[in-house]
Amino acid sequence: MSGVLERIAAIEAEMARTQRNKATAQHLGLLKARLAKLRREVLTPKSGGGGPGEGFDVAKTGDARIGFVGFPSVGKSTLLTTLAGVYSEVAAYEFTTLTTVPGCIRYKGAKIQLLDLPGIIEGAKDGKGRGRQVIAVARTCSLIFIVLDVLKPLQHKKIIQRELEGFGIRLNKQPPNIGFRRKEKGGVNLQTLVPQSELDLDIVKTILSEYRIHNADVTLRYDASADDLIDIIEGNRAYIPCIYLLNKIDQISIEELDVIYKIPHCVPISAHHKWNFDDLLEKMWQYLKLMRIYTKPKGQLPDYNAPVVLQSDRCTMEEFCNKLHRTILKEFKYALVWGSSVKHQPQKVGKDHVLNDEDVVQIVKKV
Ligand SMILES: Nc1nc2c(ncn2[C@@H]2O[C@H](COP(=O)(O)OP(=O)(O)OP(=O)(O)O)[C@@H](O)[C@H]2O)c(=O)[nH]1
Ligand SMILES: [Mg+2]
Repeated sequence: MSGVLERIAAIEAEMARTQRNKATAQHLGLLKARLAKLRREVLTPKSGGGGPGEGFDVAKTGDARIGFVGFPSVGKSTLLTTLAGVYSEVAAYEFTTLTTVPGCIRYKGAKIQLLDLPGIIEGAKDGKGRGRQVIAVARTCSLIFIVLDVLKPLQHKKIIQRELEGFGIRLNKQPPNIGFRRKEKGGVNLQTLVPQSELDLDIVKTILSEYRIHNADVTLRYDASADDLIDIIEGNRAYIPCIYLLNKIDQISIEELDVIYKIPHCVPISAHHKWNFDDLLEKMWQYLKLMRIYTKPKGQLPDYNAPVVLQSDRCTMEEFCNKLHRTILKEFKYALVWGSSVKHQPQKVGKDHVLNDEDVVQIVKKV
């Protein structure tokens, strides 16, 4: 393992030394690909020692899961305690929390699992401290709260972001819009739909050959970077939304607060005083992109208190039925839907219909 870490350090050093220009672009692309491959080696333990999240992961419950990631003593456990009412040990010394502590909140009818995680430190992605296990749990979350101390420089934000990225997590990003298809023969074929500032056929070939891919169709539909291409080839990236919580705002002035509010994806809070929790919950809801679907038994009013909660990328009638009960789909004939996903109120739809937030559904079964 240490040999791999040394090679990672050597490549990072070489990349830092190398000037970025047209002449070095190809070589940099190669280094980036090598780095990505080595990182994967670090993250997937060969055998024994259990899975990457061993001892840290807890059972998934509820409709969504949010993990608290941050340096030690930024107030993650305080937040879990004040937000979810679950006791997680709080103390002024670092590394108070040594394992995952789960909590649960209900918001707009959805059950949301909160995970207080141990603090991470720089170098976690390369195996320092328990960071790897922590980040492995973060990868399973539907949303990540990166908790920062407002008094510490925002540099911390950058370091944590880099740690998570080194682990294959992409924050607030969409999967790159790159077409990639391996072939049996025919060499590398590159199609660009817009002018490229970083990639050209030679660089793409160099990166692919590092993965021993010599035949493939690559389509770049936007101005893509070498890192984006590597993400697509590696194929195991987790695209997770993230909110930066700037905690302990009770320690700064209003003027400083104004500056902080301009940081994208951020909510300033005081976990200890429960300040700005309304904003936090509203933003959390917005980033989770959950859909509430109300059921309406025949001849009755819909039950608005207990929605069926679906993820926005998986909200077909079929998903809805499966979430209700796994046998319902067998008896499903059609459904009547009221709401913004249909033109007529109600409208008859099949199981492929895509639902919208706050739709009302009545299922009609086969007789
Ligand atoms: N002033 C102020 N202090 C806070 C706030 N929230 C937490 N703290 C303090 O910060 C210290 C660390 O809080 P914890 O909740 O234990 O921090 P943690 O992130 O869980 O730390 P580890 O478990 O070590 O990673 C404690 O002394 C808290 O009382 C806040 O909003 N304002
Ligand atoms: Mg803690």
